[in-house]
Amino acid sequence: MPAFDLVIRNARAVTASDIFDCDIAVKDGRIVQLGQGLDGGAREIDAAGRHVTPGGVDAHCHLDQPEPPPVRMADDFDTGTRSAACGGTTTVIPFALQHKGQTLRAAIADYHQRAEGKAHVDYAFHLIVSDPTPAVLEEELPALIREGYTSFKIYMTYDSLKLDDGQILDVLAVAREHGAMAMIHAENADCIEWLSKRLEAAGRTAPRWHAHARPMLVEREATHRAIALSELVDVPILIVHVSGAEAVEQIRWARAHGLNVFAETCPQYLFLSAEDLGIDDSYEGAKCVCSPPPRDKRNQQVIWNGLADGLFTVFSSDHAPYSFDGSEGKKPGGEEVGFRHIPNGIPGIETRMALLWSEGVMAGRITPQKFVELTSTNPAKAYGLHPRKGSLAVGADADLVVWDEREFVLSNGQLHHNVDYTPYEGMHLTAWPGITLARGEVVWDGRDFTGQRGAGRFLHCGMPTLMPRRRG
Ligand code: DUC
Ligand code: ZN
Ligand code: ZN
Repeated sequence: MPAFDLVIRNARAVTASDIFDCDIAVKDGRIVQLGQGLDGGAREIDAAGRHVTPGGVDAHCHLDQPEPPPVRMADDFDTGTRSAACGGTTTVIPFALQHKGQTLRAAIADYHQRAEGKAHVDYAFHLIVSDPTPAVLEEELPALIREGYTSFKIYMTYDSLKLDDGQILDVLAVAREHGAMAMIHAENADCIEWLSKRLEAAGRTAPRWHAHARPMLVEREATHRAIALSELVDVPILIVHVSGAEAVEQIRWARAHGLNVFAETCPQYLFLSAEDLGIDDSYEGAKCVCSPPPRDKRNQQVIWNGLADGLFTVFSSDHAPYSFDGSEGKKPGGEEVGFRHIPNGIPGIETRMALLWSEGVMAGRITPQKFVELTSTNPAKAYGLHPRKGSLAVGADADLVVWDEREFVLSNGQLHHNVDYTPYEGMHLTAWPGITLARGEVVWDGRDFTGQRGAGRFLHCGMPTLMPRRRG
């Protein structure tokens, strides 16, 4: 009888701090030994000296999030987590969105129903708090934090979701009292509205005007305000999808002043620019409409610098899947609509890891350890899943990626999401996951998806461990 269920031989194991050569033994879905010349496993994989990293934790993705008809997200928990697995991500944290007037419990019950029996990899939920009533603030949120929903997103824009400053302070105060992590979408709603109206009045409605309606300054102002609000409450925050220099400057300032301000960025701010929204009035640009919008090459470099020097804590996809053709996605009802009505978001749950390994690690911009920190270890810590997730260590779940370093040209046909395009079509990449293991099971073998619908389990999150726990 073999000692282990699985042994991965000759791995070049990468953690957030180290690289070392070892065999990895797995039993009952967990890593049970790391060492040289380990006993046999029922199954053996020869990594042949290839890098082996923890599976990705995608801490910002949208799956099956309800939309006003006719718009519908292209990926549900089946196709979205299949796509994640094939791209090396083994844990996802999508959002359970509270509609105004809805209880948080109702929102969560709805998302459990959407995920259960469908997910191929493990998942947790962030809450989106859009209606912070006294009952939500005093009863629901504290109870849900205790039950394992320990993070929530606050929007400063989008009419149906945004909170005013007083409401943000109220929600941050709950985060402080109960130790939860508040994520903030920082864009100034009134500035966007004012600019959008002027653009529309001038007949400027093509997709490319989306970027003009949300210039860097609206993100800078909201980032500054979010930092000030968190300073007032004295609570850590995590600013999501940071797009460029002016927001980065605000975050650097906050950190230099000793504030616990964490930041996330996403592939679109490294690899896309406002030009991808169109240099003329073509509707193709709708494929890259997301918020905040992609900026320019100079800002891309600032984001790279922030990844390398520790300004950014987390690298997520912000996968928000809308098909380009058809009537439910970027062309609602089959129509080419004005920039204001184009569903915001791009697909990227499958490409996140390979883009950063190729252009980050292989291109020499970041170390393999930094890659692991950004894509796996830190998101697991930020949202209370570490060390079970985000860790290549004895006792951790055997969520692993064996990397293939090879050159190829990316095309949407290779991907497993349910979206009819990728914004990264034609990009030359130098790496892709050769094998993905989720709790010791091969879910992607380099050619085919081999996971099982419903094998993904819901994860109750603990408290964030990015910073020491406040006492008293
Ligand atoms: N912006 C968001 O805030 N969420 C989903 C996608 C997007 O573009
Ligand atoms: Zn957002
Ligand atoms: Zn998002």
